[in-house]
Amino acid sequence: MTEHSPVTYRCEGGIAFIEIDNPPVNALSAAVRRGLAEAMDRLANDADAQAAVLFCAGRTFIAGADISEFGKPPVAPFLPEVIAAIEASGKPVVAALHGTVLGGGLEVALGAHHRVAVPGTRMGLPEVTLGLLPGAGGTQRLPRAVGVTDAIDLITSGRQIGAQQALDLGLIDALAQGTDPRAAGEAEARRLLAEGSGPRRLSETPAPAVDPDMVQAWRAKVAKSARGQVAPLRALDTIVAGLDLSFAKGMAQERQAFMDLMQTPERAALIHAFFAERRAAQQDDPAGVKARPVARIGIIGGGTMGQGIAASALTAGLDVTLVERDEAAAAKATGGIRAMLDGAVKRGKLDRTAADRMLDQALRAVAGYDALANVDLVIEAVFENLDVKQEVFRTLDRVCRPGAVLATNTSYLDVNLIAGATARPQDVIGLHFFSPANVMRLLEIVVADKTAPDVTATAFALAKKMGKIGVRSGVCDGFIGNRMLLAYRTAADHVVLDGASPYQVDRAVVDLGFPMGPYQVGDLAGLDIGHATRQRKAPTRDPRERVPVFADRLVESGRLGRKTGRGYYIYDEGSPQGRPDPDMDDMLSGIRSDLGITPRPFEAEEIQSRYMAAMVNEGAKILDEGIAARASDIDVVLLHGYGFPRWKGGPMHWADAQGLDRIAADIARYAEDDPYFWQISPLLARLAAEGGTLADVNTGKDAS
Ligand code: 3H9
Repeated sequence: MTEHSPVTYRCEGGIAFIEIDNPPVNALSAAVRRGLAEAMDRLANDADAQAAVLFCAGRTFIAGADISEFGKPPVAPFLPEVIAAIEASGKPVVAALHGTVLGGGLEVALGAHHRVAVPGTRMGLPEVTLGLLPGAGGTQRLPRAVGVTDAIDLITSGRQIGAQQALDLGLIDALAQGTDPRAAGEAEARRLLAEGSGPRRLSETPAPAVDPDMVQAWRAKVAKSARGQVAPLRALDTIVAGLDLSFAKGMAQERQAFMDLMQTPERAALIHAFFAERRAAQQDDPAGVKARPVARIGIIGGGTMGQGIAASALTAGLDVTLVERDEAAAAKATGGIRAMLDGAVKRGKLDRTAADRMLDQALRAVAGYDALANVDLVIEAVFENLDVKQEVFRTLDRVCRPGAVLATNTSYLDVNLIAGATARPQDVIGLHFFSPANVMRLLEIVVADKTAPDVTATAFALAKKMGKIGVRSGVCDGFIGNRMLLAYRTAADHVVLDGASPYQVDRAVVDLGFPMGPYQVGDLAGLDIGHATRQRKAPTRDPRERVPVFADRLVESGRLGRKTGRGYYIYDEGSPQGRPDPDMDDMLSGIRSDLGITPRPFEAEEIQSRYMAAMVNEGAKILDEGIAARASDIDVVLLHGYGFPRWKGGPMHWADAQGLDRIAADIARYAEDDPYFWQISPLLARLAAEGGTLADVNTGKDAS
């Protein structure tokens, strides 16, 4: 082995132990591939070694190809060749698995002759979630190991399975008792030697028969679940086509498909999303800033949001004190939290005993703030009103111990003004959870002018502990996400005012890949929210602003959305989808004629362009103002809070991929009719003129 190789070879008692040590996740970098190839040569020539155990140091077996190498010129040896060398070994090779055995890691294991896993190991081929397909034999070896149907299921979904299921499927040969993969591998290798079992190669196993009806059914299913994406269907076709070919030809067509997908915008977008999520958590604060310890948290307000935050905090192992206005409300909140944890138990996400322990020992729901005297961090989740929130913070200032972090879950209000209600603004921060907070992973961490760096660090540590993706935002109306939402929602409203129907807008937006259009979302959230915001802003509204009169008209006639059975759509009993309202056209026509608007037809493409341009323009302003530290943070917010299609990477990535000059030209055209709304972001205009990208913008601001 070359010096400093991440792969070491040691022969002990007739067994060659081949260990990969490439932190953090033992990804298959060029050095690992080289090390593995050298180890196989050495195994072949080592007269003392009768079998080999392939295992990994650290937290996991190989978690896949090294994603950071994608898009760069490929370096030999290539993974399929390395795996072929492992499989070709004349001495049995056992892969001993632990942690998360993913992608190329599972393909390496499939190249070995036997597989043993320690309890808790998870496995999968997640390549489609990166816009790829397994490119090192996974589409050919997995069906030979587990059968065609399960292989299609696992590969086209990219989902992970646990060790027991892997054993049941025949993906692994044994489930070890102990937790040490090396020991588990050695025991399996010794057993094979004692039995006289030699190598058993999946490439030599006959391909299973394919049922065309089953394939047809899967094709329909995948086309639906992976709407708008190319990788999952290509993976399905690659699996099926390979089964009619020799193994070598099957491998060749898999390679071709992998290389094709490597070139797609979908692959670039999905890998952008992967790294953007991890980058969001990286802070630019001075080194050495340590998070304050948080074990006990307080929550004020036991509505849906407070309950969701509580359920999420309990699941993360935190002690929760929830404060409500009276005993009855506290009991109601406890009931809601119990229902959420019960749901998690039902879905297999939480153990029953653990849930009961959380409810009995870690949760306290009370009336009165005194119970918060000793908590480490409080999250206020009361009614969205500045006076109310300031009053809460004045009280917190009185009752909480010095050094406790005081957080507000406001989604629009000025965190500086809330912090100003206390004598300790350095301890105040915004923690904007998304509803339902026990499910949604996004957490906007809103850093106010005086927030101390260790309070920001505490918020990021809390996000991680709660399994959330924390994204830093500066203070502005709506922060990153809701400010963007207001912009693209407004663009949609203008299109409706000018002649499109809300149903046409929703369809166009769903065709972009969003799960719902803006009017479906409005009906779901309740139309009264937007109405109240417009009322609040009316006194200071610029006369040039175009108001969505139709939205107010719906609310004024008691149509608040799904909760009243009628909003933009009509919701018949038992039909959550809703159907278009036949009266909508008349109402819109009346409003347009009152406003002196001559309606015009809209193509889906124009609706989509306006929607996206408004989103990108607002994102560029947010970036330019330093509200977001980087474009990729904005992408993470839209991906995780607003249903932006992941395979498009987020609006900033999408804009760069389209070309900013095109978007700037669209905005200039729209501004001819409405210069007030379509004011182009100076940053966007400059980048478009210079041929720059949003991804390269470094605002030099620290997003506070
Ligand atoms: C593939 O295998 C293609 C083959 O079929 C064909 C080849 C020919 N590469 O997520 P974490 C980094 S496609 C490079 O925070 P966790 C990650 O960026 C690949 N880096 O930890 C982070 O770095 P930093 C198929 C990787 O414990 C650090 O490791 N495999 C890779 O929450 C820790 O990551 C996948 O899609 C990688 N493959 O989760 C698996 N993976 O600290 C992708 C991670 O500098 N990975 N890093 O920010 C995962 O799903 C999770 O990272 C994992 C750990 C579950 C492994």
